[in-house]
Amino acid sequence: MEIVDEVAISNILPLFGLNRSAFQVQRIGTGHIHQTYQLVGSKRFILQRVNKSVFRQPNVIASNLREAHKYLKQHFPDYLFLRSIPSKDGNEMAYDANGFPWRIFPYIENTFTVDRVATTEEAFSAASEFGRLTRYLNEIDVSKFKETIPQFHDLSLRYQQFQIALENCADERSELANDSISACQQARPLVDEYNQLISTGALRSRITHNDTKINNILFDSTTSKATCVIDLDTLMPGYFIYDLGDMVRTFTPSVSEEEKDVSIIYFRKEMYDALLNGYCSQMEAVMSPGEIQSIPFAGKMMTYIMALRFLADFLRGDTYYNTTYPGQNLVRARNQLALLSKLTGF
Ligand code: GN1
Ligand code: MG
Repeated sequence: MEIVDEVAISNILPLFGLNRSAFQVQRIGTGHIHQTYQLVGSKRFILQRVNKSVFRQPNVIASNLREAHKYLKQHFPDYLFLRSIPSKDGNEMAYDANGFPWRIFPYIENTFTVDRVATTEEAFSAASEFGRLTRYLNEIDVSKFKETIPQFHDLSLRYQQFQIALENCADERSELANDSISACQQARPLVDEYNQLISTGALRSRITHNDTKINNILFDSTTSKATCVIDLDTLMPGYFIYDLGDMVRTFTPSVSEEEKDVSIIYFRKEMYDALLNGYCSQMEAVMSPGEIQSIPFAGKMMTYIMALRFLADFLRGDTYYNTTYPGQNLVRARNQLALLSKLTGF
């Protein structure tokens, strides 16, 4: 993958006290939103250009993370909470000439990430790590946090956005996506189920990670155990089903969300059991009866929301997620719908 913004990188690094000539810069291609690079020199760092059309108020990310960090440092001082390295003038991010925020993270040596869970031990360990973060933040004052993306996991809103995208899309796109459009429409009862669940107040607002996919865990290369949670941009008020559901969505399928061949997608019950055990091993003490009851709904809801989001983006002409080939968002939507059919029977 090419380096998109060489000039900006050369200008940004000195703002963090780093010299461009001291590093090789390699693009890392898995994230769907930001541009991410690894800086390789005598020390390694992760450099990231934040997507400012997705995160319209980058300062909200920074202030949420400050709140969480302050609290965790006080109550759980040994917890590894991965924060960006401050710029020379003490800010979490530095801005380039085009108004893009950039930040730098420490590179955690001896770790790896995975796009597909290989063992039940991995599933258990990763889910425990996500659970630990939510449990540690169980008593934090939620009102101190703001949403970094408004109504991010509101299924009802995401369905509406899909409908609007469908009404406004080019004919050729809707024709190509015909099968997925019908599947998304057929699964609509999940929206009613979601609205019902939220309106009863059965789920309390708590601080959730909101992007608990498997590749947001760093595993220790020696022990293969989860070391820490990464990608905290959406650490904000949310519901229990969001984090649990995104784990079900990404830990249980036999293949990653990029797989084109939907015939090889199946649901791995053993991974589901392992992740649920791992998550509950941390969350048990703080889960409400409503949250416990919502467990079977979580995976369906989050798989469906991703199908809607990927499909809407395809219909809009691929404006949101990074893609590397035409039709990739449609592939992702079909992949999610195949998984959804295994989870729900729709
Ligand atoms: C995006 O950029 P990344 O890969 O961390 C998206 C998540 C999706 C995910 C699907 C801000 O996350 O909501 O679950 O892609 N993040 C945003 O892989 O939209
Ligand atoms: Mg993310």
